[in-house]
Amino acid sequence: MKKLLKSKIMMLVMISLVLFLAACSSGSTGGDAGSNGNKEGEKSSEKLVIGFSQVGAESEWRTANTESVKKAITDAGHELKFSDAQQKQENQIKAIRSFIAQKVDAIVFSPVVETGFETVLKEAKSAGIPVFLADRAVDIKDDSLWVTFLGSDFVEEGRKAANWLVEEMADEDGEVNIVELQGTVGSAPAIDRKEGFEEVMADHQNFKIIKSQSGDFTRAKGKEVMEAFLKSDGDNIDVLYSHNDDMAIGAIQAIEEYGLKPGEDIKIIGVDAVKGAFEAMAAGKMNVTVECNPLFGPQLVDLIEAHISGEKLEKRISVEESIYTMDQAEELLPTRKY
Ligand code: GYE
Repeated sequence: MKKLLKSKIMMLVMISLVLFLAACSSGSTGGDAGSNGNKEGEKSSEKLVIGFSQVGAESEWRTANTESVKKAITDAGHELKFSDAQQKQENQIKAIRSFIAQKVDAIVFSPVVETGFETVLKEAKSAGIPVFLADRAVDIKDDSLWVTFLGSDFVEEGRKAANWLVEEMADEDGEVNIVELQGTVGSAPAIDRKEGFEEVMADHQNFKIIKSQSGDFTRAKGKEVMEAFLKSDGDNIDVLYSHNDDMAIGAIQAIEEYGLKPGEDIKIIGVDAVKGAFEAMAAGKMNVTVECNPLFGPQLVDLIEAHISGEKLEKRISVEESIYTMDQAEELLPTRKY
């Protein structure tokens, strides 16, 4: 009996001692608990240095995307290192190498083209720096070279554009002649938007792509290439399928200067759903735009923080999107955020 009491007392003494020591140690770090008081696996409030290698400033979409990603990074209290590649691959490779040399905590990368980045991504991996592909994918087998790819389904966007056209011209028995303005040669959205569109068209033999050329996703190039299309095929063109709205807007100018009515004589299909497209649609000059949402900055930062705190992410994360037509343009224009 006595023995039992003794051991109970010993036990109580030990528990009090443990509690006392625990209180002391938390007291000693209490002063800076806000900055590094997180336990392992709870690092979301850690300040990160994030390098962002952006494609360029070629379109309204891109400007909105840059803004969204930059703001989300800094709003979350992280430090941003930004580099604009001016649509040149060599600039992106240099930027990524410089982020590695600066030992950033994470790299966000929108690859201008799909191939040719393997070596530099291996360098990032050897340095232990996680890479997040944003907006555009790379064509590399080894998917351990990036954490996740957050972006739109460009093949699906191409299918949406084609499905709209097939339905719109369902009563047309004769040939429908389409000209196509492709995005940057070798870029994921140009390759995939072409593929999705052609996939649907394969079942509709009277729809023909009579000309297809790159306008590099810019208004100026879109206008220039459309001028050439009009010169060679003029009144034969029924439809323009443009891989983004900016090139479509440039082409609209070329069509007007040529003396035809965009939206009527030539149906205009764009991709992105930027404000400029809504304005053109509200003016009756453009028929439809397939949405590609650039405002994924906050979602991206959440993913980076989740990865840093040890969460396992899916390799592919999609952005949800819709399509918009001419008759919705006036009503929706004031609500558009990009
Ligand atoms: O559609 C185009 C931009 O990669 C989704 O790039 C992006 C594309 C976008 O220049 O306007």
